[in-house]
Amino acid sequence: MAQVLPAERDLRRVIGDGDAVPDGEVEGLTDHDLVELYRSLVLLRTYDERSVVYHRQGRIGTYAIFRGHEGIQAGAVHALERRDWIFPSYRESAIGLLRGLSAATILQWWRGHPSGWWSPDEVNVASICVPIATHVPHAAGLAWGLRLKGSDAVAVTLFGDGATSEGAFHEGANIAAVTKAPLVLLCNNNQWAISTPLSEQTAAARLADKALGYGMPAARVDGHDVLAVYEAVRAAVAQARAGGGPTFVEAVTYRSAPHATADDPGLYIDADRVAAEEERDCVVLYEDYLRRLGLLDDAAVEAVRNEALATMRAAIETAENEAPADRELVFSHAYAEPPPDLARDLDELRRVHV
Ligand SMILES: Cc1ncc(C[n+]2csc(CCOP(=O)(O)OP(=O)(O)O)c2C)c(N)n1
Ligand SMILES: [Mg+2]
Repeated sequence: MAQVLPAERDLRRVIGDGDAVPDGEVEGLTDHDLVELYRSLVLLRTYDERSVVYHRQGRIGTYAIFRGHEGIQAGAVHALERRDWIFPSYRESAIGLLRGLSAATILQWWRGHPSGWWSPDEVNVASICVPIATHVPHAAGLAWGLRLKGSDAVAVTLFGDGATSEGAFHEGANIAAVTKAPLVLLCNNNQWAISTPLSEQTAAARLADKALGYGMPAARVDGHDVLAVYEAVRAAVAQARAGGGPTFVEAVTYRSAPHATADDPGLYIDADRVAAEEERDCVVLYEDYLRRLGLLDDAAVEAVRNEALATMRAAIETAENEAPADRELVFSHAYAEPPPDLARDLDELRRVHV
């Protein structure tokens, strides 16, 4: 079986284990904030679980599952102000939900419908990026631009362990550091890039060590612990906002779901390790923490889950009731003057689909 990191115990954590390891707390978070963070986690979890079902039912296309990574996403968004920007990869496709994007819009993206694209500046969430790491330089450029314009907004970009091997990651990290762009580079180290394990991805002991070479600080946290992610991103954001430049944050998790609905991880992943990692599921960890604090009980948990489920039921209905896209759209917007072979293709489309 391929080598990945052994489960680590030395990562920065806030949430205890309800036993020998005591709970910590994050300064400045009110009880209301803590419960709102839980609602975000559950909304993301529900979006993800329903999407896997909708895929099996043939209602959305191939889908990149993010089970277990909700803590990284929610922790990051809650550490931002509304004016700050988010640059997601396909693994964070639903992160815009936490900025008020409708679930129907994101479902339409996975259904390949043009209404699945939104205008980034309405929610300060860039388009979902599928090419690995190409959004890192985009985020660095936008962050630098914000600074040049005198804004105090920052940007955060989320990407995987595999992305750190891409040229675009290097270019983005380097230019961000050189320009002191207000950027947080948030790496979801889930230890797999499809079937490539971390040990075949890099010879570095820790991905966070890469930051040194760019001249930027780094933090390394337990990605199962939403509060540890929140705290690290909040500190990085504060530094960026104050003109201190970018920070690399490595959130260590483990990909316990398949890469995507088209993947069969049974061919390469260790089932025992998956089971062990699921014991520390980010939503369950946080739910238990809030119960220990007396901020959640069964009734509240059920109410939050039901609300998220209702959101998803309404969203898939809205998405499916939308009129199919105009096929000719495929030919629009790319060229002011379409080349002749494209014009021939369009003629053929019109002949075939009268
Ligand atoms: C430039 C580019 N090369 C290859 C691919 C194919 N591909 C899709 S996902 C993936 C693995 C990425 O792994 P990682 O960065 O760790 O992100 P994760 O999927 O684990 O979130 C690859 C190689 C791609 N989408 N873009
Ligand atoms: Mg990965």
